[in-house]
Amino acid sequence: MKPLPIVVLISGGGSNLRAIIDAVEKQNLPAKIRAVISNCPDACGLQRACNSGIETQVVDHRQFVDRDSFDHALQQAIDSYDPELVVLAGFMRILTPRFVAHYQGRMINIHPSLLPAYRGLRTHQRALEANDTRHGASVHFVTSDLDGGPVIIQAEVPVLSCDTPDTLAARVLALEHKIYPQAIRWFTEGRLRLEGDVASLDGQPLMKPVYWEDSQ
Ligand code: NHR
Ligand code: GAR
Repeated sequence: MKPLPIVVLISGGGSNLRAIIDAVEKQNLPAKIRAVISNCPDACGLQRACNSGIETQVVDHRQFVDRDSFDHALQQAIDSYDPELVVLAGFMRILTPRFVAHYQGRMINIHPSLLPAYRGLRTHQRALEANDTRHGASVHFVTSDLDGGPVIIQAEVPVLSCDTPDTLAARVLALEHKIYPQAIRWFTEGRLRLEGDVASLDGQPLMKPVYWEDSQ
């Protein structure tokens, strides 16, 4: 199978990026990461990409007067690689509706909560404050509704009484590294689509997200 060209957007550590690179290199994920683009010049993920021989670019949001001009520059950078899928992996800038519309059905995000719970930021702390017994991560298609696009796959962890936001985040992150390569694999195989505002897998609308079991 011809590898699907993808571009990954990051802002930070890039451990999800690492998991995707590993899946390409060691688990035959049929994708070609054409570039990794960061809005932060000091994102550690840039080094990880570089180490794997992947092209990197920085589009620093602080160099732009508003969100529209940043998104325009970001779109030009992405489109110069002609990707068929754009993967947000810890990307921390809200994207304008026009940008999102341009990548409709070909841009996905991983979010550290069991959506629709806790859209936005500080999700681990909010789950702890609410005394939730379970927490997790979701992969979804990106729409202009922030963290509100159709969810594809979710994984959950129990919340422990001794958890801090950091310990909880670490357990969630370990599962992110499993569900994100899985969702990307479905997309590269042509099994996963956005049809209207519903995600479908193998032609069946996902009435609820696929639930990750560790045996997968
Ligand atoms: N853009 C759109 N239109 N739709 C989505 O679903 C998006 C998106 C951009 C990013 C990731 C998301 C997450 O998984 C994501 C989904 C950043 C913020 C945020 O408030 C919120 C959600 C997400 C990413 N960003 C601040 C901003 O002003 C900056 C925060 C910072 O720099 O630390 O852009 O959580
Ligand atoms: C991940 O937990 C991801 O879900 C979250 O940031 C972390 C990035 O880790 N994303 C967001 O909060 C998006 N706003 P990584 O850089 O090590 O992949």
